[in-house]
Amino acid sequence: MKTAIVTDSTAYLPKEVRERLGIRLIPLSVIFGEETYREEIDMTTDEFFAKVKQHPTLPTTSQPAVGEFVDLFTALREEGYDAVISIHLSSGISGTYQGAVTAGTMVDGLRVLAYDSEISCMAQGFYAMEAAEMAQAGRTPEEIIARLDEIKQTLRAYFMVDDLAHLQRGGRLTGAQAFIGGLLQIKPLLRFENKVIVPFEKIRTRKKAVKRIEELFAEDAEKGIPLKAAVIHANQPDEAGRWRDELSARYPHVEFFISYFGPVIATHVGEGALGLTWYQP
Ligand code: MYR
Repeated sequence: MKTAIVTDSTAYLPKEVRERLGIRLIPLSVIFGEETYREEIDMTTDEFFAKVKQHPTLPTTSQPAVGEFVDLFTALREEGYDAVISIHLSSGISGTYQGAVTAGTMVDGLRVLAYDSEISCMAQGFYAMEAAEMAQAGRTPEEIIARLDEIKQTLRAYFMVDDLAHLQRGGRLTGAQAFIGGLLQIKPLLRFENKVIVPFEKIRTRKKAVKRIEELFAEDAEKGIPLKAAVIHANQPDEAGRWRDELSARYPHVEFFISYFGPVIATHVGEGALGLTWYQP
């Protein structure tokens, strides 16, 4: 049984990691006016932030077309794979997962198991990396899916944005009426619940929001069990690096990564967003 692991670009896994683990990528796109760019392929994250500053209109995003999934799955079948586990950003914020499900029914001779990570970014990347390591070790699709479900039990992610208007404009903020309208300067802590983004706690300053995430992280990190964690930032590499160094000095048993909100997710969270995700490996 040869199993391929696919994930979409919003996992923001560096190319070197994808190549080492054999993870195949399907990109989402950002659209500036008439121009469409597949993130991680046609446009880097630095290019995206530069373009946002000079383009007259704000970008929008789009999921991969079903035909692109069909092409990728067909190519994998031709390469001799029997099964594909296709891991995607939460079905509550994008139709990408559903696209993989639909395409899976259109390719004969290949078992396609679409997996809804119910999250995105490096948290989704953690799922893809574990799945790929297991696939390389010859584990069955069932064993891999069971492990992904287990990861879901311990995975946490909290993030904050500088300007809630981006999430509101894109329609990706649920249950936040109380925060909207005159209160956009508030920096609520956000998280995913039942596949959608909801405000977790109302917090007034970025500093306090960071402190609160640290407290939530400490609840798990202070148990002393090994964790993997990632600081995720939207064009704030220095702040993210400092935060990672502080946390890493406090919790040497935790393996820390730094990751980023790339073009598609940054379109919805805006520059300055910052988050922390972790799970028990
Ligand atoms: C599409 O056009 O299908 C893509 C829509 C992406 C919506 C992104 C909403 C923000 C997600 C924040 C993820 C934070 C993870 C820690």
